[in-house]
Formats: sequence, C-alpha cells, structure tokens
Amino acid sequence: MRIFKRKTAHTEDLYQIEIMPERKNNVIALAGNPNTGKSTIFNRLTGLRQHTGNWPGKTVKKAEGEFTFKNEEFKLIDLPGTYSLLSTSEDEEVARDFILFGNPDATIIVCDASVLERNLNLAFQIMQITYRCVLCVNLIDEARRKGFEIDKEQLEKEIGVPVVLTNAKSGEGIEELKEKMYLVATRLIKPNPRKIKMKDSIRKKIDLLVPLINESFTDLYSAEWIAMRLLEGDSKIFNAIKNGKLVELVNKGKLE
Ligand SMILES: Nc1nc2c(ncn2[C@@H]2O[C@H](COP(=O)(O)OP(=O)(O)O)[C@@H](O)[C@H]2O)c(=O)[nH]1
Ligand SMILES: [Mg+2]
Repeated sequence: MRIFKRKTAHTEDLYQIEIMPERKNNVIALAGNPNTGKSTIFNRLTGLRQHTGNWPGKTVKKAEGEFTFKNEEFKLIDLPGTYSLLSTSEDEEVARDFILFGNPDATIIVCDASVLERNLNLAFQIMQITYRCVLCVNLIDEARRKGFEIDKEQLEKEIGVPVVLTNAKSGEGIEELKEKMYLVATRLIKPNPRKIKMKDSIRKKIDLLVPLINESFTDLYSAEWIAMRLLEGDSKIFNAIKNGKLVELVNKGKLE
C-alpha cells in the first residue's frame, strides 16, 4: 500500500534510489569518512555482484551490490565518503538523505582505527539519526603498527552499538562484520547508541521540539536530530517541514 500516489520529481528520485515499499532484501548503508576502506569492505561483501552509476540527478557516484548471508538477501549501498552529514556539499546531502529517509535496515559506519577519535564525529552524527548501526573499526593493522590496540568491549559499552575490528585488506573481521550486520538488520539485536551531551539551554529547547515533531511524524527515531537541525537554522530541513516534503519522505521511508 502506498500513501502517496502522486509522484513528484522528488519521490521519483526516491524510487530510483531504492527507497521503495516493495523491497525484498535487507538494505544496508555503508558510511564513513573518505579513505577508511569503505570500497575495500564493499568489494569484500559483494564480490562481483555490484553495479555503479550516479545518484539520481547528482554528479555523485553510487555503488550498490548484493550478497547473501544466512539465507537472507542483502543489498549494500556505498554512500559517498564524508566528514559530516550537515549537508554542506552534494556528497553530504546524498549520505544524509539516504540515512535519514532511506530507512536502511542497518548502517555500517566504517572508521579508521588509527585516527578513531576524529572519525567518531561522523559516527555520532549517524547514530543520532539511526540506532540500527554497526561500528566497523577498520585498518586495525595500521593502529597496531602505530602501537595501540582498540578495546572492543569497552568501546561497545561506551557507544552502545556493536563494534567489529577489521582489516579489510586481509579479510580479518569480515565474517564477524556480516554477523553483526545480520543481527542488527534482522532486528535480532537492538543497538542503543549513546546520546550526545549538550548544554542545558539547548537540551531544553530540543525537549520542547521533539514531542511536536513526533506528533507530526509518528515513531521517528531521528526527531532529536531534526530538532537540532531546526535550532541550527538548517533551511533545507525547515523547508522540507514547511512544504510537506518531510512528511512525504518520512512516510515513504517507513513503508516496508
Ligand atoms: N593496511 C590496510 N589498508 C587498507 C585497509 N582497508 C583498506 N585499505 C587500503 O586503504 C586504501 C583506501 O581504501 P578504500 O577502500 O579505497 O577507502 P574508501 O575511500 O573509504 O573507499 C586502499 O589502498 C586500501 O587498499 C586495512 O584494513 N588495512
Ligand atoms: Mg571508496
């Protein structure tokens, strides 16, 4: 069943980027800073079953591929490598819109273990939008070469989502990554990402806005994220709410 029968240019785009109600497989987004090994992981997971093209109406490259794990079909979408999701470039906008409205069953956040702290900035932005995440700490060999180990259990406890340590080049940790992705995508586990701490005055404003947003868009995990963008004066989000596109986008993403 579709709520919106009228296809605007925008919803047409959503059909093309696979945000469709009739999808059979699990949709997995692959996100991360540039040069963290995303493409290497993408190749490891999808092998030869992949296609490339452009995102509809954009100059941004899109790669997607399929694979099977434990009798489940997965479609993996390689998002543009970005440092943030604040939509200051076409790349960031594509990545943000897909995570926010594409309603992926799981998002794999790829980080560079040797500069983990810096990479966690994007990770926290993603975890504010969706709780269905796996943190893939890649280039673990580089970190070891620099003389440090990542404490996986501690990191998991701190951030609240499954963590996998990988060396995408050698294949170390890839099976575990599939396992964690499977558990999150099929709802066998529900991650609980740590919330970002903020000033009391901002927290108060957000707490005022979130119920209002939730009233209009039921069961929206990212209400807090939208509230923050509104407080920042993000004109794209503001306009999407004003002209009704946000409702349309959210409903479209919710139909599974
Ligand atoms: N040593 C090491 N190199 C890696 C690893 N993962 C990827 N690379 C290399 O890092 C470079 C960037 O990888 P790529 O997959 O293109 O990164 P992307 O920009 O995030 O897609 C390539 O030369 C990869 O071979 C890893 O775990 N360890
Ligand atoms: Mg790449």
